[in-house]
Amino acid sequence: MIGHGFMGAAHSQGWRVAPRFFDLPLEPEMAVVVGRSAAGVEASARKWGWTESATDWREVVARDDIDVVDIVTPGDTHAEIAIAALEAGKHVLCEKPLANTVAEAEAMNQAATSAAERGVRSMVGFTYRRVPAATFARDLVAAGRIGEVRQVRAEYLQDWLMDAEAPLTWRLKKEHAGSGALGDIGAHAVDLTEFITGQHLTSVSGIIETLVKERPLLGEGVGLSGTASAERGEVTVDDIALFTGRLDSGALASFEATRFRTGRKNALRIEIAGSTGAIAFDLERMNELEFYDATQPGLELGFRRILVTEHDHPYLAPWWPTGHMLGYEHGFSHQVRDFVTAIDEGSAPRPSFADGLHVQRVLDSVERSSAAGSVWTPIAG
Ligand code: SOE
Repeated sequence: MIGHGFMGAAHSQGWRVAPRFFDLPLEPEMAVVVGRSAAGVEASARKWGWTESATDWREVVARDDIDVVDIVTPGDTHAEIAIAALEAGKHVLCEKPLANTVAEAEAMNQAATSAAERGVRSMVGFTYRRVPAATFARDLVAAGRIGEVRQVRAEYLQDWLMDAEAPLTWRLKKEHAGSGALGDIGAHAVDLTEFITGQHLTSVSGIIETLVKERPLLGEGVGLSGTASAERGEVTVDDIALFTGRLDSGALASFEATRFRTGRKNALRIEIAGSTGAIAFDLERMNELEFYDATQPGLELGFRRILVTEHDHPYLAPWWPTGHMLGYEHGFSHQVRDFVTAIDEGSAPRPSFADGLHVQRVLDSVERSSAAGSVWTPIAG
């Protein structure tokens, strides 16, 4: 695993726990975790159960005893690491968004396509697809239970940047993160919309804005838990992204991605209205799915809350008795289960690098639309 911040902790939990609950066809060995600071990465290795730690990812990626490379670094390093790993014949799991630019994502997709011809697998970490209620929503839509999709409202709302004195971490710098709320959380809203509806966005019109243009530089620490120093620097990414889009069926979708929605901590919400029903999901209530069946008798109409904990669901069977909840971290175990299974079967795991490239193109079109005054902008590809 390359990187050992917040996502490193989540992925380590997935690698550690998945084989203990799921009957995996291969047994992952947590071999090496890589970071820039020898002391820091050694502490992470000990805490999360990696056998070794290292500071040079190139050396690790070249090792014969490494089969899988898991990339949990900021976006500016994804392309270089993923391409080197794929060329070295390693299966690659890469955090979202796939890259910082469309050009990088295209190069990564090309490397993944030629690696796939040699049996090497790759996947993007859009982990929320693996929340059981989200997967169940996709199954209901695919089974025609809401009829034809007519309208989607997708939003990802957080408020951790409300404080104008919160430090300038890497997520606020374009050279590291690529974009702000748009790529960090809007990418999830786009991926989940396309996953659940089984459709693609074909064009968008958007506006992005940076509300707090300067922040204190990072003092101690890194990432979301870093502290502020006395000096200040410029925020070079968006704080809010609002956009509308057209899906390939012609249905319309609206999106909001913001880290300034006071009181909303991690609300990835999606409501899909169809010709014979509707569904609504909210990550802050991740064990539930709301379902409206418009074919029911009039007096019985209404959204009903389904607790998605039944063992008929493939992700749920190995966990707890029905009615006992799952949390944020379980998605990372489901991700490991699916990735390892695909490696063993020799099948192509999703979301693929091609899926990641498509999301990157959506993000790029939103930025270009905003820069041009919110004009409708097609999505390439
Ligand atoms: C921070 O906004 C963050 O950790 C994102 O980077 C993740 O992608 C999202 O899952 C939760 O919020």
